[in-house]
Amino acid sequence: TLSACGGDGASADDGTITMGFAQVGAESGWRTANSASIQDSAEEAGIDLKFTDAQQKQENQIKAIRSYIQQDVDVISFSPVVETGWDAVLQEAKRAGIPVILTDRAVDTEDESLYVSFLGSDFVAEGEKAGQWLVDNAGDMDVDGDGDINVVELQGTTGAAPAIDRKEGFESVIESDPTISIGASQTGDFTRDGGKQVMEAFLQSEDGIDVVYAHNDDMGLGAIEAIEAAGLVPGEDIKIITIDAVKDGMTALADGKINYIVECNPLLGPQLMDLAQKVIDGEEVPRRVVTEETTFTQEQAAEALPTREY
Ligand code: GYE
Repeated sequence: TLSACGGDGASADDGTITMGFAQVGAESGWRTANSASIQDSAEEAGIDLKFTDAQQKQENQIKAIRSYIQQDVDVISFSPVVETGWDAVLQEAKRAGIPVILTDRAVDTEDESLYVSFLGSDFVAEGEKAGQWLVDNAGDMDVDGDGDINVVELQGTTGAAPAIDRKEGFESVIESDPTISIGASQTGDFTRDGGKQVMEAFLQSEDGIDVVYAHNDDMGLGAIEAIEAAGLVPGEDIKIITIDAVKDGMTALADGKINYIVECNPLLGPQLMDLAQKVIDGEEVPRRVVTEETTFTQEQAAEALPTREY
């Protein structure tokens, strides 16, 4: 009785759209803002949202998606914790006639028919912006004055699109400056605690760290704790570049503890609900929707903070 591509169960009675959303977890300030945005916008759009938190585990996300298929929701959306390993469960959704919209993170698949649209940031561009700022400010970045800029990198969750792409984008730009190199690189799982622990280890193992490049604010904030505990001044003795621009990150930037932040917008809820409605109505939607984003220096952070939403 309903449109060809919507599920046929949950919305059959009163026209209410049911969405199953499998969230990555609650690992960062970005994720908290993202979850709130999705929940608030579903309510505003009158969409019945089933929401699960996978605690950064792919098997939990797959379980959640299977349960949404079983409940015959109208549309499934999720932010894949890692890029690979989704084909089987997405085939099941396809067989059940339930459209899938990816948000935030992409999947790596050969079969384009497994999802209708992907809404999220360009993570390679974010890494490039971080690298470009470092290259442009290289004159101030050789903190220990040994002629080389030694960067340590705090990577996001291993296998996650933003970790892979932010590394790639950054590396492709710093290549142009032979004085810049990445001396050590390890995952901090996008968490504050992870960033702190990895930075503690780097401070022991690495000589002459000039710059920290953290794939998100939370790991950068953890690194700040480790740097301060070692008796050094973050933002001065060690320069810090991060990605996200959530409130705690922006506050540290305005306070001079972080030197530069590349923005990644978590407020994907309104656009997601819009896409879902269109898909259910049988309208054409773009395969890829890229979020618009900016960057912040310390001065710009101080200016933006009072009106920042998250
Ligand atoms: O940058 C990080 C979060 O996928 C863009 O995941 C997201 C990233 C975000 O944990 O803070």
